[in-house]
Amino acid sequence: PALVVRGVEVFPGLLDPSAQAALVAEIAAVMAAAPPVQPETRFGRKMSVRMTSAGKYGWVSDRRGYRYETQHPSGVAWPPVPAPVLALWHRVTGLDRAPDCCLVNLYREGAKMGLHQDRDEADFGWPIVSVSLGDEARFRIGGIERGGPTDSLWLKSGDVLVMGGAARLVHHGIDRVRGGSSTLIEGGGRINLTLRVVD
Ligand code: MD5
Ligand code: FE
Repeated sequence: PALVVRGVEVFPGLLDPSAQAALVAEIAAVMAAAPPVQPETRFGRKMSVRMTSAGKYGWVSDRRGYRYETQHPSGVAWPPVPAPVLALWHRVTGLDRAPDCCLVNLYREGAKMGLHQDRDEADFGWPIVSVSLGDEARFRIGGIERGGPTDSLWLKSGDVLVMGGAARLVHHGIDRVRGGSSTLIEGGGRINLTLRVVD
């Protein structure tokens, strides 16, 4: 990686514009089969990010809480993880094992994601890979404990992050998205792919 921030490996510009466009086309097909939804939290508040998934499991949230499910809320199975996304996972992790879930986060104007940890997976020994496409976003990274100091960095389209080892459980979030900073995504905004081994 060109940069390591609080243990998170950052590969700036790993995907060139044509690789980015190819991924966006694959994700458009995923979103056509499994339309993004604005999940509700267990407290009945709608999240600002729209979400869908590909793979064996998708991450969902509603009034019953958040969890992994084998079906989209509509009842259809999640579409398969696109081959170029799997290839990217294997390239940056060096693992033989494939991810179970490709969460697709769609950030339209004004969407953000509060600081949180990813802890719905069975084994935190597996890394998480995150791919940024479209508008730039300010990513915030803290520590494993709540409430400590944080750092932030701007993620650009084509940047890839790998969170493994001690960084797997750090707090992180998206403060804001710089609308209009990219024309990659139809209708504007940012797409983040988060690849995880679930069970
Ligand atoms: C995003 N998504 O840009 C972020 C990027 C999520 C989520 O956080 O849960 O959908 S994934 C970044 C991530 C995941 C796990 C650990 C760390 C970052 N980290 O240690 O910094 O939509
Ligand atoms: Fe997260």
